[in-house]
Order: sequence, then C-alpha cells, then structure tokens
Amino acid sequence: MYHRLSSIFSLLLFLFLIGCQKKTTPPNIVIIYLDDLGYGDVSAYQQGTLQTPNIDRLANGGVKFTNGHAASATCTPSRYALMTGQYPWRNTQAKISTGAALIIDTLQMTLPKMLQQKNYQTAIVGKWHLGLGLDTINYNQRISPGPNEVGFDYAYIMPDTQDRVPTVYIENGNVVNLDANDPLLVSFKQNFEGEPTGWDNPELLTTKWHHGHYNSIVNGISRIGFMKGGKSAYWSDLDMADHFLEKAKDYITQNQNTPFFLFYSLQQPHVPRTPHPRFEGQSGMGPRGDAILEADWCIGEVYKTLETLGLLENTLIVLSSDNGPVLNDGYYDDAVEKLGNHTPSGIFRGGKYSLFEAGTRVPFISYWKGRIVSTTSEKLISQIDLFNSIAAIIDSPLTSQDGLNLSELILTGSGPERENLILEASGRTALKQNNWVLIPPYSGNAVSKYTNVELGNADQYQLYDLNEDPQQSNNLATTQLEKLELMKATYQKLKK
Ligand code: NG6
Ligand code: CA
Repeated sequence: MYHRLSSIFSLLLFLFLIGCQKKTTPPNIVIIYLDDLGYGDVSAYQQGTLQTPNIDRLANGGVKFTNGHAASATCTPSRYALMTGQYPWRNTQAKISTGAALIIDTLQMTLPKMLQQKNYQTAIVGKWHLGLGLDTINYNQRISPGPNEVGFDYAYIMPDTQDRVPTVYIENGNVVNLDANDPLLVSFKQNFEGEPTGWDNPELLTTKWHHGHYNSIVNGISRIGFMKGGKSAYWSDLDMADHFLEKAKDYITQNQNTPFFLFYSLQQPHVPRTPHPRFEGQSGMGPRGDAILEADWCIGEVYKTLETLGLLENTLIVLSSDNGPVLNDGYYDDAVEKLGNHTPSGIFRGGKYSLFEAGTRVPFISYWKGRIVSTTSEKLISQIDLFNSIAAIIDSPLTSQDGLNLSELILTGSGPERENLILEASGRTALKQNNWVLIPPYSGNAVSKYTNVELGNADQYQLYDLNEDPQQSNNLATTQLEKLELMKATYQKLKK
C-alpha cells in the first residue's frame, strides 16, 4: 500500500515538474518579414482600402506599433540590421545586393547565432538577399558561406530577389533539383551566347519590363542578370508563395518539440508580382494587391499551423516589412493604374528608396497569444532593436552594437522607447529624434524618374515636426534654428 502511494506520489510529482517545465520553456520566435509592404497596405493600420484579415488578427491581438521602422528603405541593409543589430551604414557592403558575396562576417554575432547559443533550432525560409559565398559563386557545388554559416541550422532560400537571377531555390547551400548534366551558369556582366533576353526578345515575354529587368527570361519574365543552363532547377513564380509556405509549415511541424526560431521571409509584394491564379483579380488592384492578399493568406496558414500544434501560447510572432512600398518597380503590372483609393504609404510621404517617413515606417507588430495584451503603441522602435530585445526575452546576455533592449515595449506596448534613430536610404542617412526628423542636404533627383517616389533629396536641410506635421509638408529648417542646430549635433555624434 505504502509503495503504491509513494509511486503514485512520484508519478504526480513527475507530472507536476513536467507541467512546470513546459511553462518555463523559452518561447518559439517567428519573424514574419514582408518585402516592400507599406504602412498603409495593412487594413489594421486603417489607412488604405485593401483588406488583410490575417495580418489584422496579429495587429489587433498584439502590439500594433504605429511608429515602427525598418533600418533602411531598401532590402539588403534592412535585413543586415535585423540580423546583426548594427546600423547598415556602418557596413559599406550593406547595399542592394546583386549576385554579391555574403555581407555578414561569419565571425560576427547574429540573431540566429544568439538563439543557437540558447539551444534554439533556427531556420530561414524565403528571401535571403544578404549575399552568398566569398567571391564568384559556383552554383554547381555547395555554396558557402551563406545562411548556414551565420546561424541558421536550416535554410531554404531564394538567393537575392524574385527579379534577379538565378531563379532557383537553395537548400542548405545546394541548388534544389539541379541536374549535374546541365550546369547552372550566372553572370551579371554579359549574356551567354544565344540566350534570349527581355531586351532582344520582347515577343517571349508575358510580363513586360518597364525599366531595368531586361536580361534573361524565365517563365515569360525577364530579370536582372544573365543565366544559362540549370533548367530543371528553375522555380515556378506562380507557386513560390505556396512553396515557401509548405517549407515553413514543415519546419514548424518538425520542430514543435524544441524551441525554434523561424525567419519566414516572404517575397511579396516585391516585383515581379506573381500571385497564384487563385488570387488573381481578388483585390481589384492588379497583381500587387493580389500578391498582398496571397501573403496575408500565407500568414493565416502559418498561424493555423501554430494553433493546431498548440504552439501559439508559446510563440512570439513579430511581423514587419523590410522597407516601404513602391508601385512601379520595373514591370508593367498595373500597380499604378489599378491603385484606386488605396494608399500604400498611409498618410506618410515617400516610399521605398526614400528618406521620408514612408521609406522605413512600416507595419510592425508583436503577437503572443495569452501573453501580450492587445494594444496600439506610438513609441519609437526599429527592427535594429529586435536582436537585443529578443535576447532579453530569452535570457541571453548578448547585446548588439546599435540595438536597444525594448523587450518591455514588445511585450506590453509601453516602457522605454528609442530617443533617436538614424534612418537610411540608398546610402543616405537622416535623423529621427523625439518625433522630429532632420534630413541633411543631398544632391540627386527629388523624385525618382522611374519609380516616381519622392526620395528626400533637397539642396537645403529639411526639418520636420511629425507631431504637428506627419506628412512632412512643412520644412521648419529656416524657422526653428535652435532645433536645427541641436538635431545636427546629435546627428553628427551618432554618425561618428
Ligand atoms: C533595384 C531594382 C528594383 C528592385 C530593387 C531591390 C532596377 C531598375 N530596380 O535595383 O526592381 O529589385 O533593386 O529591391 O533594376 S529590394 O527590396 O530587394 O531592395
Ligand atoms: Ca524590399
């Protein structure tokens, strides 16, 4: 009898301990990262006319940041900052990457490495765009260094962008489905003899290029760069979203019993916009709108996967975008013509490539079911802070060069915020401080000729008070002289 009681007691104690253990299990981290999605593209932000119910569920059930920034108005530098917690302008290589070498040093600390040190399984699925290899890449052998060498245990990636060659997926360094008898050759300098291009063979195109994008043709779309061979490995543009989604879901399912970090890096709504036919016409805004609806659906599917596996209560989801929106980014795809009343930039000025607000002020959401109470936060936060903040949340002592620990903000929507932030766009920088913005003079077009985006360039200093003037329409640089000098001094100090 005594033995029976004691073994029942031991069993209960064991179950109790398991129960406790489950509670203290570090949370899974899922970063959902969109490509060129604007502040006003998400309906929870109440700006545009497009409906994004699945992103809204995260925004309305978590912290919806209305003053959240990407580190840069273009992709590679933003992603660099997200991965390292370092300002991209400190690294001269951190500019839009086209077939270039890996820009993260393999000795550098990164977000996934920090998580690995805390026994996380780590993965990236989707767009990479941080460079690969050391020099010229041979796609017919394992490509290294790449995501695996900077902290990802598993990597299923598109190397640069959907509009750049090679149009193949790479899994842990190897081109997927490559036939050794048909080697894949890539060049960004010259075409391979006899290969059609968008420039020479417009009759082969199903999507016409508007500017750039007139090199090799794959699936009726001409791209940036030249490619020959490797045909069995070419991706299907129309299936890309489903393909990445499948990989993301598989990864979550396979790693449900261990803490994991998933960087789910979607390709939408970057050009070329190729939503699956089942989304065609759904937005009434052409492929750009349809691609956003497709991305929203994918996010809903990832949510469902976490829910079905019972992981939602132990998963911190952060959703954001790598830079602001652009309509015409190089193809005739009706993005401008069918926009209607939709406002991708929200009320903000500029867009992708711009130093004005819409270049980097993007949807920024943290969600953790049962842990984060739904709220809206106007506090200033940058993606550069995710390294330190996630480190704090999972009890890692590591910090980055430029990030802040804003974990309280991420978990509650209140608490300390950033006092200042250096914004970056195509190598130019500006300062945001306590809702004032200082943009130094820059030569160059005020409005980009092709994309029609206001870039932020002007002959004189620009100074804006976002509390009074979120649209940045009233330059105070000649009237608020004291403020101007103060901001200049801070800018100089931070840029040192
Ligand atoms: C630009 C491309 C643009 C886009 C961008 C990268 C031209 C004319 N424009 O050079 O289409 O690919 O690079 O976008 O080629 S990003 O979101 O990855 O930074
Ligand atoms: Ca981008």
